[in-house]
Amino acid sequence: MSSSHKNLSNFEGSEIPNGKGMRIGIVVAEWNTAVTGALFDGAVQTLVKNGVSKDDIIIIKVPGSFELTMGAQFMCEDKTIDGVITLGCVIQGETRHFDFICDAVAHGVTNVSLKYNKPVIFGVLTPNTLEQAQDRAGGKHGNKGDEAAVTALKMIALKKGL
Ligand code: DLZ
Repeated sequence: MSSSHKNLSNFEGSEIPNGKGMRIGIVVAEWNTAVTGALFDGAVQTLVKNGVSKDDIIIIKVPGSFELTMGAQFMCEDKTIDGVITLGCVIQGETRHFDFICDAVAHGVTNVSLKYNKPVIFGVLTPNTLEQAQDRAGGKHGNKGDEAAVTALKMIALKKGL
């Protein structure tokens, strides 16, 4: 479903696992920092609200979304980390840069996730405009950071339960 019809922070009817004892990495891109900062705040709040200790949230910043893959790989090398959330915002411009960055990070985080057998969550906004980004970073469509945090909790719990 397109996120224009969905509030990304609405989890009614969805059971969110308790994150007590989980260690979760967050990699956040500095490009469009007002947006990625809001995604980050949402992700941290959601993790803490659902039982993750602040001490168990490990944070690194990378320059842009293209570098999220490498940041996620650094995190996954740490055996104590159960899963990683990547947060970025790539806004459609007039060049094909947008496509290259979005494709690279989507494939990159998937590959890292499979290589390390750990959830690496794609919390990257790919809007046409800054306004659309703000709508999804604590605005009228909720916060993709919340959604990414809930996805991390669910995937880590799924793996631990197997
Ligand atoms: C270069 C670039 C451009 C044009 N746009 C964005 C963007 O909208 N969002 C983002 O996160 N990063 C952008 N970058 C930076 C690249 O992700 C990367 O940091 C550089 O190409 C250096 O590898």
